[in-house]
Amino acid sequence: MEHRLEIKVKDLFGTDIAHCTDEQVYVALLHLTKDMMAEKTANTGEKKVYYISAEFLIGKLLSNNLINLGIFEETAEILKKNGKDITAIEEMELEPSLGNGGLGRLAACFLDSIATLGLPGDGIGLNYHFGLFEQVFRDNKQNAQKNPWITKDSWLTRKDISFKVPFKDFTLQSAMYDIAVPGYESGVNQLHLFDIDTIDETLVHDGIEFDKEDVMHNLTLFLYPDDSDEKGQLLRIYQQYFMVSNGAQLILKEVKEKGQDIHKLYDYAAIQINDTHPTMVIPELIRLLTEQEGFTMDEAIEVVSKTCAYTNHTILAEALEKWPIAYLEKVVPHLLPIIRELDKRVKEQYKDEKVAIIDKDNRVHMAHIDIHYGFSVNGVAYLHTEILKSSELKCFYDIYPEKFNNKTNGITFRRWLMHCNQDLTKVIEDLIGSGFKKDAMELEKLLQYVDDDAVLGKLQTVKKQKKLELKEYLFKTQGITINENSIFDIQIKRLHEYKRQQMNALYAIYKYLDIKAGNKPSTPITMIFGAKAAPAYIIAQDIIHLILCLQQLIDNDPEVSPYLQVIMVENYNVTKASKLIPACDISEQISLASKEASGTGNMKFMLNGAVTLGTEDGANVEIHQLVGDENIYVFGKESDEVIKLYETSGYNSRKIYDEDEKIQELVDFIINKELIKIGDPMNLCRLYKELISKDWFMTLLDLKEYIRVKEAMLRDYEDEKAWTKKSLVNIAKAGYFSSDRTIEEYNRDIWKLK
Ligand code: 26Q
Repeated sequence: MEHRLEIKVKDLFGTDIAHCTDEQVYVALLHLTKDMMAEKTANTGEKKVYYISAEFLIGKLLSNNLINLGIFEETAEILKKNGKDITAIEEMELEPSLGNGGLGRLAACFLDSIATLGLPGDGIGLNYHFGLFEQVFRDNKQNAQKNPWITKDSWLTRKDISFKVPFKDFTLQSAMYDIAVPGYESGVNQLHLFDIDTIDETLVHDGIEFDKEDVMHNLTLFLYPDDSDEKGQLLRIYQQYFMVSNGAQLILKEVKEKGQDIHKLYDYAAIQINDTHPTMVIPELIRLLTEQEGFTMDEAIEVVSKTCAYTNHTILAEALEKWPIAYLEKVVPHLLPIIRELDKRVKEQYKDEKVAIIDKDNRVHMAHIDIHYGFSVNGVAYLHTEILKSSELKCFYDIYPEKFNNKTNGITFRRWLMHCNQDLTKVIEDLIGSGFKKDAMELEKLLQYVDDDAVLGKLQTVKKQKKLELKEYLFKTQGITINENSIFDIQIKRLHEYKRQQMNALYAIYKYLDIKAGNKPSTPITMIFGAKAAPAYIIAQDIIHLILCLQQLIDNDPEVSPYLQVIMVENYNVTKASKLIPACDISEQISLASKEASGTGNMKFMLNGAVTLGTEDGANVEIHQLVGDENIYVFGKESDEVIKLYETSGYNSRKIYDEDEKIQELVDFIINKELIKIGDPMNLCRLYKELISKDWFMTLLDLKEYIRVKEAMLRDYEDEKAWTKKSLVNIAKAGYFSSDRTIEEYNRDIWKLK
């Protein structure tokens, strides 16, 4: 019988698979998969969760959709029979870049798990045409380019749904596009992405420059890339309101169409607010219910408060959104009476200025709206939630202890094991069967093989194979040759000072100088970085510059390059993550304790058999507990000490620098003449000064211990068998970090869907 793919190919291109280009095969597969997802039943139930998020970092979809539909293997097979390779076909797909990092990728993993568990739950977001910028390296610096990803044939399906969204000076009509989200061997949900038809892509010139004020034409061009700077804030408010107004209108429409009573909205809908970016959904829903549905203010506030739940993803005070009233007046004046009313009620009840919605500088604290007018507040890892309760949001925890709960993050094992590491999946399946694909905790069965040389040998073979594949990929994409027999030490995540890529770079300097001094490591080391930095985040740009300069310096030094290589992967994204993670030995998770809410890359690495080198921060704490002291390398000051240092202004980087010659040597190297010859003195000097005079995220505090523990780790790597045991324990204990577990907990404690 003819396969559906053959029929599709014939339909579209009038020929057979073997005679198609890879591009044509991709298009045929895209359409076939879309058809199959449309034929599948939707997850339904009385109550539905709406996950509203400014970011959905979904990554390429073809293979994951095939896996979840249960037809990946048969598809690979039929392609092979026709002389095609599924990996080559995958490369035809452009990666949607609808997110910055962790928060966006988490939203994507959650959609996968919600669908897989058969729960009715849709995503609501924006259809950014150029997404997050594409990173190009030039002169050892990051350049930002637009990142078009929407092609004629795409996963987007335009729907016949549109809403009017009122702004101060004009009204925009929306267009809704859906991306189907198939669960693994389960029903289908949707990701709804809102857009405008008046968008004008030609507005963009010179990198990512465009007229920020032409909102009718620029609204959905870019995902605002800065989690740090001040510019473009008005545009961000336009985007946020557009997203939530569409979301609110869609939710009310769906509930009404099902014949449900909107006076009991909370029985039919749960709205999960992903960080503060969608917070305006609260006043917007109140506005719609009072202005259009005849609710009194009291009724509307009560119904909305029982419907909305808030997730906090950050402890960095500077990342908590506080919009000046004047900005909101310019964009959404019609929300202000409601926001003022919400503020008035809070002020009547609580005299504490710290819990007010509008502060004395006339800024609206978005998180405060969520906490007062939502029924749940959750952090994303045990330590994170504890810090929220005991310090960052303590004054709220004192008022509403019952609202606070922890939901330790997770990752979807479909993408981060079954797709990115088919070889490892196969080894695991041969040992313990396929139950782990549905119940990740079954991975613990691997522990029985911890002393089994044959099994350890198989894990080593897989790791070696993944290193070879990464080597090929890096050569093809960046013309870089790496040594597959070296230790792969990887730090991939958004660039931020608190994540301390600069500390890792100082280690590279340490190792460089050590090798120069004649101490050659027995196994060479490949240090791999991947990170985008917000264009306006100056120090982050300087850190990238330092890493790229070190890469060049070491590359051109024949004394050192056989033993040490530093490389920075260009345009780090989900696609690259799935090639890097399976090849990794050492997973760098070195944030300043208390600052990384959770981290999710740490979970992906562990699942793929890398060993963590990390601080007691975010989910590292839980990884440590699960794998035990033997199977993780932990260093650095702990969160309470760090929090105390901030409270007492007790950290002085200059003092640490002055009192320690070794630290001086490493930091001074940043402005050493060899490096200055390669790089831009302006960037390097600025970074040098920042480190010795400010160092807000306390790099120098932990530097020496970091070097000591990393050296110990590299020595331990030499005992291949002992190392592989650690690797096995990490894989076996990763089950807890399946996002299926996380979503079960969200549903059990917050959404309560049937
Ligand atoms: C805020 C105001 C103005 C402009 C931008 C922003 C902004 C944008 C993005 C603030 C924050 C973000 C992204 C935050 C983020 O990705 N946080 C990460 O969330 C992960 C999932 O919970 C955690 O694992 C990480 O620890 C956390 O850093």
